Amino acid sequence: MAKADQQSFDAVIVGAGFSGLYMLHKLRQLGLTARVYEAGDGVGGTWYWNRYPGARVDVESQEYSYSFDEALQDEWVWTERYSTQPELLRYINHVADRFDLRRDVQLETRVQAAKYDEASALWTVSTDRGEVVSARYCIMATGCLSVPNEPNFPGQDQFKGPTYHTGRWPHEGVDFTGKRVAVIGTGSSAIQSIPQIAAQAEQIYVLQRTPNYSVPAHNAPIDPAALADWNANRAARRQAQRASVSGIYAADPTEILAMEVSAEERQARYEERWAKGGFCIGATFADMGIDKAANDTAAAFVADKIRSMVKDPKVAEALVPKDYPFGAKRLCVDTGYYETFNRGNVSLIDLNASPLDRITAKGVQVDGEEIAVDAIVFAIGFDAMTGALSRIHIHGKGGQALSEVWEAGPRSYLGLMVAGFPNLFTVTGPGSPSVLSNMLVSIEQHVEWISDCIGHLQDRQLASIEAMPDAQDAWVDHVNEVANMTLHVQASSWYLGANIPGKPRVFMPYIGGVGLYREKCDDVAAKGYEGFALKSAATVG
Ligand code: NA7
Repeated sequence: MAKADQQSFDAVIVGAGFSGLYMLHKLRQLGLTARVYEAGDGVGGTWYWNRYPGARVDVESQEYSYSFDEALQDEWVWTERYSTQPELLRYINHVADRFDLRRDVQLETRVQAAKYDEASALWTVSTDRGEVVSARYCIMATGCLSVPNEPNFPGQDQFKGPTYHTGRWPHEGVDFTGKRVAVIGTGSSAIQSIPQIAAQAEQIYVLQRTPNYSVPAHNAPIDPAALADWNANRAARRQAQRASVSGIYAADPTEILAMEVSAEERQARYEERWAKGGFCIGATFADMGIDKAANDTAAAFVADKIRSMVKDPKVAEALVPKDYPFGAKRLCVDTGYYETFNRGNVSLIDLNASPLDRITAKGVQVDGEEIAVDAIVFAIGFDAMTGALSRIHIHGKGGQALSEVWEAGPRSYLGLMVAGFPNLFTVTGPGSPSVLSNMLVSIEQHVEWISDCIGHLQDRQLASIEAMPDAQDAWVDHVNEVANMTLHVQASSWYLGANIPGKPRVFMPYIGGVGLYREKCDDVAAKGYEGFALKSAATVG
């Protein structure tokens, strides 16, 4: 029960990234009061924290931007085909100013707990600053890749030099000039940063556990003609994004099956998309994600590209993924990654052949041999999708803890709400397309669905909405069923929680595509929030 002197808001929003800020904007339009809590000392979420060299978005800039405001789209002009982190941070700061969002954002404040009171149907939210506030709605805009995978290597405390995590890069930057650097990890963050670190450092050692598939970005200053074309067709393109599988217009999916065309045609189609750059190669054929034989053709194509780019055949071979399907782990998009291994100051260490024994005072020890380095970069990823939620003490009806309810893996209805946790929403949560899509498209869809839902409750003076267990079970079954039809489940990826020791192996995002998913969400709302229990003030408790 909220105390009389407790500050109260209609909603508390956790996180001031792209989700949290748009959520605030939408709730204000409903005439509601909201407080946003943000752990960082600035807004931007992912683009606030991930400042490692080379950090940039993998979706073309004009596609990775808000679509909700025409004037915003008109006035903001991106400078590169794929925006850099500083440019994205400038953009989100511009959005915060333009919509006067900052006055409801409290920075440098981490939410520690959120507790639901059944009698009042209110959430009590407490922070690390000792504040305790109450709110009807609690919206978790906590991000999918916001909690770094903490390094836990034997001996790491003994290392005398500086260490860095790509997801928590120092704001002032790092100068590696004249330094020997070990980079542990070869995911997207490593693949973006390694070429830049290599260009600066004296020597760089890349410690690779699993090679990744990476395709060229072909980044360049934004092409004025392409931008004009986008703007001239913007409304239709935005609509196409929303109705698509990935939320990326440039993905340009086809209905053609890889196994139905000749080897020459297949090759030509892959070449065409390789030359375009970016994720579009992943949509060359309709069966690449479900048919192993089709997928093998893409894997072989990229493997040949790697062999053609990397001069040392042994290094090339170590960089070719062998034991999981193409695209089953998050496809990387790079600028000069493979070519970097042709430099004299870059050494690839295959941890499968030479295991990382420990970190020493002077460097890293692999297969009994110490390699002296001046700095170590941990590019080892995140506790994805559930990491931020599981670190907040969230207690719902009957005092049940979300961490316990999710002990065997996350369960939610539509990735939006969890049974037993009324009025608690998750933006791009597990069970929604989220990290498998253009995040901006998914964020907008979730924020708009949630604000419509809250508007529905407010208009009818309803006190709470809660996912019903049956609807949740059916949705979780569907999410699993669709995932199991794909090759995605054949890789040990962070989509499955496989990168975090002890994390349950559950395919977390919904792979059915943003278009179908949106239809489902809209249909549920149109049917009076089918699968949810809506209660008036008189019936809560
Ligand atoms: P990722 O994609 O999770 O990559 C992390 C990398 O670190 C990956 O190569 C891991 O190998 C490696 N890793 C993790 N733990 C270890 C240990 N203990 N030893 C050696 N290597 C390890 O994170 P990123 O930050 O690169 O990218 C995250 C997302 O951000 C990305 O997908 C985009 O959506 C943007 P593994 O593959 O697990 O064997």
